[in-house]
Amino acid sequence: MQTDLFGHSKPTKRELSLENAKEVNGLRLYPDFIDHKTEKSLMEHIDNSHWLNDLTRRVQHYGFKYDYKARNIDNSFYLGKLPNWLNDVAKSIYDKDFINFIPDQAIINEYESGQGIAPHIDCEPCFGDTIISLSLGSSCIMNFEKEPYSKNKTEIFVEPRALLVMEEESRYNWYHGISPRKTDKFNGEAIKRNKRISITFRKIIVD
Ligand SMILES: O=C(O)CCC(=O)C(=O)O
Repeated sequence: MQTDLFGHSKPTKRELSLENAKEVNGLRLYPDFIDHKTEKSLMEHIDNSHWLNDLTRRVQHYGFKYDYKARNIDNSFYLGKLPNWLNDVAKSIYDKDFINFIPDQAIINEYESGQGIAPHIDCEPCFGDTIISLSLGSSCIMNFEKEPYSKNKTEIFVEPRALLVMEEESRYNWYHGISPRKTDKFNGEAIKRNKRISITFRKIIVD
């Protein structure tokens, strides 16, 4: 809780976000999953790696390439094991018992301030039951909604270094997306968005 100028107490952005997350079955939010040093090191690895310009935002694919149009993956999409710097993060999520498998695929998204991602449900035949997103560099609001672009959104304020785990209904029945805007409004505050990088870890399902 925090106290405003008039002496009224209100939740912090983090507290509100954790409260909102309870509305979405199967969604878990872990603020400060990594420390600043790890965040910096991951961003350096990412900066020094090859970007793809498949979409309006830059992306990097590891483990398996994902074809956004075909929404399908087979063994011919295999790129090799996750590099150590990504596998270490994947393993630390597993070691903390936050997930019960070690992810074999990661997609890195770069969002310039003002960029977002349309509401979507991750490909069902391609990826397993758990989708994990690690945020670096900037906050954003991730919207969860039962119908895309609906008025009823559950807003999760995702801080840099936070981990989101989507399972059950949050994975299969809720759309998640990020509105394209430069400033978010949350808990009565305006928060500027800077460049945000996310790492989405998944388990690939191949026939
Ligand atoms: O940026 C994020 O945290 C989410 C990315 C995402 O939803 C996706 O790559 O499908």
